[in-house]
Amino acid sequence: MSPHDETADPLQPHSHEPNPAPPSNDSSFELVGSNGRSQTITVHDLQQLPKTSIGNCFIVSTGHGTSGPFTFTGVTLLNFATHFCGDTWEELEVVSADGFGNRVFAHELHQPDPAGPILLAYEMNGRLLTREQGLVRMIVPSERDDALRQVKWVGEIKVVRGGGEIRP
Ligand SMILES: Nc1nc2c(c(=O)[nH]1)N[C@H]1C(S)=C(S)[C@@H](COP(=O)(O)O)O[C@H]1N2
Ligand SMILES: [Mo]
Repeated sequence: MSPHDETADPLQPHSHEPNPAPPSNDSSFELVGSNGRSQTITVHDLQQLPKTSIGNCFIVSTGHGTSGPFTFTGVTLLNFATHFCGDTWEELEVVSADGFGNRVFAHELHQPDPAGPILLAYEMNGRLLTREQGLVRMIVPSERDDALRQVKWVGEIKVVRGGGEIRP
């Protein structure tokens, strides 16, 4: 895909120089429902949801080679989205304030890869992730393509297709 292609979707995996520095110190993020209403989600909120750990995760970095294996812990994106948005949403955008992000489709969450389900991670190897390490970080265990889905510093999760209203 050419960098000059104006139709290119910036949220589809594309080659990218990793940003080493968080865009802010605030680890909370906005959840935006299909009705445009939003809600601020904190790490504490995520810790109230069922906790899932996935071992043998690698970050295959363009900038500094492969790191891992890590055990990431957090809430599955499926549990998170079902809790806040119900089960009729079809597509989410997960983006950081630095502009890096990804689309996630409901069918990916309902048929998880054998490597493990997509997580909103707040711990790595049993310790709270630091903000520098990506708190809150989306982990896609099946992804080995230059970490192009391992979104650090999630800043907004938006329902862009299907149901998924945020209640007032
Ligand atoms: N928010 C954000 N997340 C990001 C990136 C980025 O620039 N911004 N870069 C991605 C890329 S290309 C890589 S290689 C990894 C690097 O992750 P690491 O710093 O934990 O090794 O983060 C991924 N997640
Ligand atoms: Mo990368």
